[in-house]
Amino acid sequence: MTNALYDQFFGKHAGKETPFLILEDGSVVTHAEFLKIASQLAHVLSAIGLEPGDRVAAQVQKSPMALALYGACVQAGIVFLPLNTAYTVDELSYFIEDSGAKAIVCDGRSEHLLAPVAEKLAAEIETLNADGTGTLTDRAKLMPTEFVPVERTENDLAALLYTSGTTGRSKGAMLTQGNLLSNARSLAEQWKFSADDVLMHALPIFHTHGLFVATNVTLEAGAAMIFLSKFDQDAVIGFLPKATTMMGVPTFYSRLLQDERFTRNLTSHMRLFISGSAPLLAETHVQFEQRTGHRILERYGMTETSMNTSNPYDGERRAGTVGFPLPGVELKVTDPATGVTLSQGTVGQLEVRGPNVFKGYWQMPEKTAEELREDGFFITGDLGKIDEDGYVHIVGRNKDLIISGGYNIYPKEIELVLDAQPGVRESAVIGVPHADFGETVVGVLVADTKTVPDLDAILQTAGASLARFKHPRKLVMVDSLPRNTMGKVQKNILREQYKNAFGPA
Ligand code: MCA
Ligand code: AMP
Repeated sequence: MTNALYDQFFGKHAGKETPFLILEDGSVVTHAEFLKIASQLAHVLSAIGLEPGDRVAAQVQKSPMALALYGACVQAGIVFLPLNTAYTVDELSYFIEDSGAKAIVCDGRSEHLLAPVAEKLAAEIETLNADGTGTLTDRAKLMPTEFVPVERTENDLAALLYTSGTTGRSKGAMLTQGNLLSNARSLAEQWKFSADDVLMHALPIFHTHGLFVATNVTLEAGAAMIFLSKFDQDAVIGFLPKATTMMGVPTFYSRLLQDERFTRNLTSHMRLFISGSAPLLAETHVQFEQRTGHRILERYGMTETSMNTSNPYDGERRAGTVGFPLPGVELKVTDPATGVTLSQGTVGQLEVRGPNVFKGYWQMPEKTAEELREDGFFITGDLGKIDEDGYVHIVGRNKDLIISGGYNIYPKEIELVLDAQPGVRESAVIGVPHADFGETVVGVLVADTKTVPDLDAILQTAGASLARFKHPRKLVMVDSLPRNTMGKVQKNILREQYKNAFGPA
């Protein structure tokens, strides 16, 4: 039987009584205990009739059980589909239906909301609450603690992660066992993770960063994680003396820098701080070094590709860059219009190829063909260049995307909601600089001639269908939107106009 992902991340830890998860209440889940829980959950997935290749959609709070569900899917050959806990029922329904999930795992409080979706798909629904209780746990407790892993090849799907589309519907990125394995192995080696490491884990576990980068690297190394339910500054500072490494989005580091308890002394024992998911301001990098003596290691990735580049562990970690392509990952800068490779130092679109690159978008062959070339290069939509020393710089995006506190927000999705509101003729949604979140959302509205829009009512209605982190933090009215000769809204002009909406940029 082969199931390389199971063998590498889970099976090899059988019987290992060293800590894997260190929880906020001080309790510990060992590697061996974690594997047993995951095995029990794998039995539940089989018992409810799931077959290898079926999808399990999970919208659950971060907990050891929630993480073990990922492990269970790996063992049972099930495709894991984690969902942001902030998603509304409208948002969830699309992901669940599009994936054709055979089972839904949700918090007990949302069971009644998701029951109609489950019914429509004839999917099983199980509950898992933040404290680890729920029907899933009740069933798991009755199951054996060993599970014979299902055979899987490296080309088989391990996970489906949805990324929003710039123009249309969200797309499910199909990640294979091989994608996850190769990336975690490479990162653990690059960043020198060992069984002695203790990672500060304050990220959510429904995205690549917290789930695959942080967790898989820890599993690969047989290390431990301080598993906080969310980024809580007091908890991070309180537990930091027990950690050796930390991974975070730039907001984590800018928030820590504002806290006077975050000192050189507090961090002197730390081995490594890693940042990603959004640009780390060179200013934050510099301030961090001045305060702590540590140079943050910045890396660059995407849901579709996991990690592509990383600053070096031993060499110079250059502020404002994302370092070098990881071993086995090819990265080139091309002309967005022709696809021709540009010379070193010239800005163009970044394309990547390697074992990390996903298999395509779930049931969207046309979208896949648009972004994933036949020769295996994936068009990232990021704009960048490679400098004379080989460091990759990301200078912008060739896609209409806002990244707020590490979460991706696609303006089109919000514009569709705003356009449908009474009194609104049209809208443009832009990202503007924000000290805490890096960027935040501003909605620019043009009123209908007949009715004057009620901005408060618009925000309230938008809130019913869009996750809170996507909500415009400001709505402004204008007479008309700036357009180019082709009629396209010139968002660069709007971004310039509102760049100081939340304080000087
Ligand atoms: C929470 N809120 C947000 C965000 N998070 N609004 C905008 N952007 C956000 N990121 C809302 C809350 O609902 C709340 O709304 C209000 O903002 C303030 O909440 P606050 O308590 O300050 O926020 P928080 O709970 O502390 O969360 C901020 C956070 C969190 C810690 C930065 O967003 C976070 O953990 N982000 C990490 C995201 C991540 O892991 N991304 C990786 C994607 P109200 O109070 O009004 O109700 S994977 C990826 O990008 C690729 C692959 C990669 O390279 O890694
Ligand atoms: P996601 O769709 O959530 O996987 O987000 C991926 C996007 O996040 C990339 O295409 C980049 O635009 C952005 N990103 C990730 N890491 C970095 C970084 N270190 N610097 C700048 N942008 C980043």
